[in-house]
Amino acid sequence: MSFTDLGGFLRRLEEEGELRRVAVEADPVQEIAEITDRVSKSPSGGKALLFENVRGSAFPVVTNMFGSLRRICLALRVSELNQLTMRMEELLSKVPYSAAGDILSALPALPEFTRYAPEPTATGACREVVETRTDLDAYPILKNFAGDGRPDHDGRFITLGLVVTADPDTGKANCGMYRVEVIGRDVVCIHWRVASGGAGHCRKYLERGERMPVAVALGGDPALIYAASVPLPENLDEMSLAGFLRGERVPMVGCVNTPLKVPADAEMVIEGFIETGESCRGGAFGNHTGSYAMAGDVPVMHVTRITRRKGMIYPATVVGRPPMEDCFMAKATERLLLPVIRREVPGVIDINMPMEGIFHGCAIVALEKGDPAHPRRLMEALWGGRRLGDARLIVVVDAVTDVHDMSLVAWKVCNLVDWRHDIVVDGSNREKAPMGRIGLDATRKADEFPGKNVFSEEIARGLSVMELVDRRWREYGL
Ligand SMILES: Cc1cc2nc3c(=O)[nH]c(=O)nc-3n(C[C@H](O)[C@H](O)[C@H](O)COP(=O)(O)O)c2cc1C
Ligand SMILES: [Mn+2]
Repeated sequence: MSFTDLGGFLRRLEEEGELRRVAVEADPVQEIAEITDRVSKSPSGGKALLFENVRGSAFPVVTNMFGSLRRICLALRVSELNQLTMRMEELLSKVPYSAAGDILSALPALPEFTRYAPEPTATGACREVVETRTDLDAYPILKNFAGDGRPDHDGRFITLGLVVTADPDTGKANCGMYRVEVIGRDVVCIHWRVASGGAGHCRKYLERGERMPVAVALGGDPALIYAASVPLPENLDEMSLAGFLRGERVPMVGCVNTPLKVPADAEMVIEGFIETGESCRGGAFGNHTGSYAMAGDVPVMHVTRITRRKGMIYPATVVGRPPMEDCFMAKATERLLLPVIRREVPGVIDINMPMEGIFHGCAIVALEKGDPAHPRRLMEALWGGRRLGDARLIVVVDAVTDVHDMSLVAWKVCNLVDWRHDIVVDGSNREKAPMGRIGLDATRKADEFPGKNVFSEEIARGLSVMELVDRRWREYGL
């Protein structure tokens, strides 16, 4: 069964045996997070969880819907994540090699991509109910960890919110996944990073001295929820990426008291304004690094309207020690952007960003090595480039190595790295890498250093023996 919204996706997951319903009452304050955490860590990511009876709220909550390879593939309409690599490769093959700047910025010029641009509609399911009261306490917004939130509030965060803003100069929209902290019945604060699309728009509104419209959408097509988490250049709109991924344009409906457009198929839309320059100190948030992220000053949004579907399902994610569902979203992005990095940094064959490295924190790179200094140049190019500047650990291995086989990678590191020569420690970028960065050259160095010819050839048996054993394998009765 195909789907275009959250409800449809969940029905599909249920058909596939990928969803469990929890009928007994569960508390949105830490209990649902703890249950989700345990299930996420069960073999192959457990199942998506639909909590049908949430304490203090009339609405069900879904968590862990992307939390396995199978489910993220279903969400993105592929049978394996490598198909994302192929689809992106095909798109990039249309971009001329002379294209300047971020290669991704060239996508909006391609008809193969713009055919998936969002499509305006007059109305949408996200409008079925216009709430008469803008009371966020009515919704099952989760608190994930004991130390989450400002001490004066109860630490509830919207974690899968699609935060829609627009550039006041161009009208161009952005949709980013930023956590939104509830600090009152109709007041939230938005934890976007300084470099995010939303924060950029906010600075422009501040310069103009105007209040800024914001809409936070929940749900919609799972490809859209995913797309809001992908780091894209400013001119590349998340809705078009979502359209490309799902193979169909995303219908967008206008908000009532702002010029913003939101996904028509969303479960819920929270509309409001950031009054010029109003901010507050945001609360802590327990995240995938295992520590609490401390927020600085974040903008305050006043909620002016809440609309939703009749049978709304509230989507949430719980991050924490891997594996959790955000790791699978990160894996999809690793596969989707691999062709981009290959184009940007010659010699890159494949990259594995292990879940434990949290998104881009660690990268194992298979390199088609040209000369002995190539691995170092590769590290510098990746650290100085757009995608992997925050990679705290880069391990370079030879092109033939399967970078996804961590036992193989560990074997190479333990046996091929000359600790005196093959390590680069870099403390130059305090912004992107406040704790420094390290690179390990775990490629084979044939005779590069005198006296080490013991390394010069990788162990192997004769080809004819390999073929013989292949041929006779069944004869051995093993
Ligand atoms: C589950 C999840 C939660 C995230 N939370 C935040 C957040 O609170 N603040 C933030 O700036 N980025 C957060 N991100 C990362 C952004 O979604 C990501 O950087 C995205 O590219 C932002 O879009 P933008 O480039 O349009 O700003 C989160 C990502 C995921 C998958
Ligand atoms: Mn963006």
